[in-house]
Amino acid sequence: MSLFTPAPEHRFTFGLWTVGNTGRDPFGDAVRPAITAVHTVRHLAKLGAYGVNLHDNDLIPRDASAAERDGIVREFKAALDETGMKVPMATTNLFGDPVFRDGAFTSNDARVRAFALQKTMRAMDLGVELGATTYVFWGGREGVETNAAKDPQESLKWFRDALNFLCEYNIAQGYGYQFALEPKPNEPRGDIFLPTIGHMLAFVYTLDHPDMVGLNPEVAHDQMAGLDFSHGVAQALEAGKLFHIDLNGQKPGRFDQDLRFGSEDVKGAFFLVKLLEDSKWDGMRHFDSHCYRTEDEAGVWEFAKGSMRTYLILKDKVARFNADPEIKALLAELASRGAAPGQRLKYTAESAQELRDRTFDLPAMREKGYDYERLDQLTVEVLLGVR
Ligand code: DIG
Ligand code: MN
Ligand code: MN
Repeated sequence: MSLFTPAPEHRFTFGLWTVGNTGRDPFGDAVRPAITAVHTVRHLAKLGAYGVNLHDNDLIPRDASAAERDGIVREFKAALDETGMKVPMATTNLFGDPVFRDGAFTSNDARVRAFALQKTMRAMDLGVELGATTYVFWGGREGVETNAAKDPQESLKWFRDALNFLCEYNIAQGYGYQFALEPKPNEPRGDIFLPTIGHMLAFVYTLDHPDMVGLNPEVAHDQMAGLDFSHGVAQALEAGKLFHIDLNGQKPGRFDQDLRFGSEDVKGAFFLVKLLEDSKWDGMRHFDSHCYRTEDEAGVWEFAKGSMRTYLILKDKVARFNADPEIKALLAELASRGAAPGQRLKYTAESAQELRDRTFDLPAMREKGYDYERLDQLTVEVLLGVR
């Protein structure tokens, strides 16, 4: 078994909708037949994945009867038991049904807001039945094309009402979910509310149960907003709010491509893996992405294998970076200047007085550089495989 062979210990998970993507896009029909949930579980297990995640309707058709629902769940659970695959995360499809065309929790139609709550409670029930402990909320339709349509303050209040209500449901049912909110700046709505990690983090602290709620950031979504994804993830992590993550690839300035992880912006993917691995984050390495529309089913599984393999290759690059003598020496120099993690600054009358009285050798401080060119060149050489 090579260093880059995925195994359940790596905690790779895929949404059913990812390998199940049939290639339909706004300009063309499906190019691949749908892959069943049971086939997905069995094939991903063979490839070394840890589990699958799902929206309610990835497994249960919208018009399924209670008996049909129970039969589908029974068959799916049998495949999970047979393979040992887990379902760490569940979520609700609050964007596919035309009823949600003006949003779900922030629709101007109060009946739609109520239906979205009912649908989410039922989907939370399903997730618990499958063993999920994280519940994701992606507000793909929570937004506008024209600001004439909606009061942005009232929309935030509606969204907060829904989440507070569902936090109470989570408590009342004893489900023990962690809620993970997923930001995205636009698409499918012209503008989506709470568009980035920063917006979403600030919103979490306005909720009745902020401890129950964190984030599910996605690579492509913050990159669509022109942001450095690993900086946003670091802020969520530092706040103890990185409850889940959606890994994929994205070219700047384009629609949400949900490309294979690491297939674009290798350096960005490297620093994300470095952040997750160096911090020993124990969350799921979840891929929310899909293969190119050009592919057949064989290409779907190449996509899945490549996603996990690239993560493991980058994890090895992180180890090489951390062990590289020249890189270590440059980082040690920076640490000696004060870059090392250390004591937090605390105000006391004494420390303030000491700071006021301190003298600085400003000419010397102005003169010395930081060797970042050398440090980044070494980083690039690690990534290019020559170190
Ligand atoms: C899209 O980025 C969203 C939906 O696929 C889903 O609700 C969520 C789960 O990761 N990501
Ligand atoms: Mn996406
Ligand atoms: Mn996502």
